[in-house]
Amino acid sequence: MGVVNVTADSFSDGGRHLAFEDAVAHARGLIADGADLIDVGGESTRPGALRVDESDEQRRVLPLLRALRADGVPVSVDTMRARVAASALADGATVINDVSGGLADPDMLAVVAEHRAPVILMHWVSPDDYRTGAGGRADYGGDVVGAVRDHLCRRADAAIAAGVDPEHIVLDPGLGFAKDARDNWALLHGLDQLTGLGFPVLVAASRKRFIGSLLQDAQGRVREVSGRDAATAAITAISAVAGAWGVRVHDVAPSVDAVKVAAAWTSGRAGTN
Ligand code: PMM
Repeated sequence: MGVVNVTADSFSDGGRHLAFEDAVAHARGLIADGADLIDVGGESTRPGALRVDESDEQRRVLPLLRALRADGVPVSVDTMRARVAASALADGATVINDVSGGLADPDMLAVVAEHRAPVILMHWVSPDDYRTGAGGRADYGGDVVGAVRDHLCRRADAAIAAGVDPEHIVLDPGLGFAKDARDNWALLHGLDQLTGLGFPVLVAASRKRFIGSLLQDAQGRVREVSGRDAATAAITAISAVAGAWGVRVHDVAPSVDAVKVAAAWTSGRAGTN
């Protein structure tokens, strides 16, 4: 899944794709690099980000969605708003990616069910933890993997109760959302506990801060965002070996290679030649 954030303030690519033509060209480049799905978001989820108006979110997301669907590109729409999801699904969105796992908008799961659409349900604690930047890390009672797994099970149950087809549910541990580096690595280490639930799992580590801290230099300076793509691809390989369904990344080409490496390693055979 290649990311196109049509936002002014996303931490890794904010402001770069606000112009419609730039966003379309960027998405086409990601498809040419081998992305199977483009994730379009009109609202940043980074700590401290302010919410955009619903109408602004629609204005950012829908024209890009329509242009990509006209090219036959599968598109997921990253939104927490049921009305944005409904418009996106009416305009041909392939998947709804809700970082709140259906918690931010009480109508979201019903909208997804009504459209018989696939949905990505991410582990999310509360808007305050993330948006104000005040909450920071949540308390997981010493077992972040178990806490995230149980939460995601409850979100899947809620989606099924709202009429979402179980085959249409993808789970996501929400790396970096109210989690510190230790939590994120514990979740990546314990990914099999999430894939073991029987739902496809999406891993979205790309360029996140915990990668920057892992790669800090001798002076303790965190690696800048532009220097995090090789490590992101390494996480893609690990995630693929652990049975993830997909990865959400900004730089697609290295992750496509990483998936090929993981497939060859997993089978013990080269895919081609
Ligand atoms: N992270 C961000 C945005 N959308 N969607 C899912 N499903 N999972 C995530 O972890 C996730 C997401 C924030 O990162 P960005 O600013 O690079 O988009």
